Amino acid sequence: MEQLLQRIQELKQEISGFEATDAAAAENFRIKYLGTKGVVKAMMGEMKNVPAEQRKEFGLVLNDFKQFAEARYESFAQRNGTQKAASAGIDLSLPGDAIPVGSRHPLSLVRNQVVSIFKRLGFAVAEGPEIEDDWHNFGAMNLPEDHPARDMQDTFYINQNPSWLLRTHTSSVQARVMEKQKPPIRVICPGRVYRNETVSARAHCFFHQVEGLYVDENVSFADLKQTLYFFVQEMFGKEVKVRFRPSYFPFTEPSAEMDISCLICGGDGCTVCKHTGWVEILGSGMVHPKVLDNFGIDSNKYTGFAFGMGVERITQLKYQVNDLRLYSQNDIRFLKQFTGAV
Ligand code: 2NL
Repeated sequence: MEQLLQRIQELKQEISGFEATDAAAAENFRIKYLGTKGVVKAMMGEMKNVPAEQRKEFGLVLNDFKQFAEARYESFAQRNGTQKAASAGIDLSLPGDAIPVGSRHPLSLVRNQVVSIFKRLGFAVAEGPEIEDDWHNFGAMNLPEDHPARDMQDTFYINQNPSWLLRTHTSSVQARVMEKQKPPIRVICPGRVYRNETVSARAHCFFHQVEGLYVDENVSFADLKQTLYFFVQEMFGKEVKVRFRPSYFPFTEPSAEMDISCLICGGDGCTVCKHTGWVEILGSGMVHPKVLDNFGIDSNKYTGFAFGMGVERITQLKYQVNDLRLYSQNDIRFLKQFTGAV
């Protein structure tokens, strides 16, 4: 044991004195001391000659010796690397090139914000396919066969199979939820939808929606109003005022559109609110009994409310974007102007 410790001490001195000014010398060091037939391995092989009661102590010394040799080798490798870079005219101390970080798309920012508000109220997120069948998009939603929305003029049908279409609203997702799940149902469905429109500043062939559905016993129109009122206050601030106007959708009865006081002029009148002081932000209503019955949900026992809003519309109000085409042109000068937490 004493002899071995002595030997390790000598080897340490030898290693300290070893210089490697190029890669070949460093490699020689590695082979001699750290290789499979090297000195460190050989010393480890001596373990079996050490009396059992001294093995633990010797093990610690060996470990320290191994780390010592490895650290020496690392220092050669590092220095040689730096020297090589210097001789090639590279300054390793220069700061790196910054990689530009992107920013979230304004529609994603707003969609995430909408979704997170409803999540706090206990709504779960549901998603579904963009290519749908007639039943989930129209039939189940109580749109009659001859409804104009079903017209080729308004809906994109798939050429290869005209019984498929691009969903025109995310109601089809809620249809799929009601198919699988029984009340209580509380879902929020964000997604892209398609309509056959000529693209202009005010219309686009695709846009984004968030729809919500709440079905349970004793769900009332008062619940609808309070839920949506809470939503706009969280989204636009506590000062915002709301009003509901009677409306019509085939899938809800009664139906109502919700306006908020104009955020641009505060209700005094401007071009955004067309001098009315109010802007429409969503459609809503009590789920039509036929829609519930279509999914075997007993409309005598259960009621529900539903709503749908365009993400582009909310984004326009929040950020004063006045041309819908900007959202899909991927112009970096447009996209980098939006920042947000979500
Ligand atoms: C709008 C209006 C609305 C719904 C969407 C809905 C969904 C189911 C049942 C009943 Cl599963 N209704 N959705 C209801 C009322 C209005 O959207 O203007 N969207 C942009």
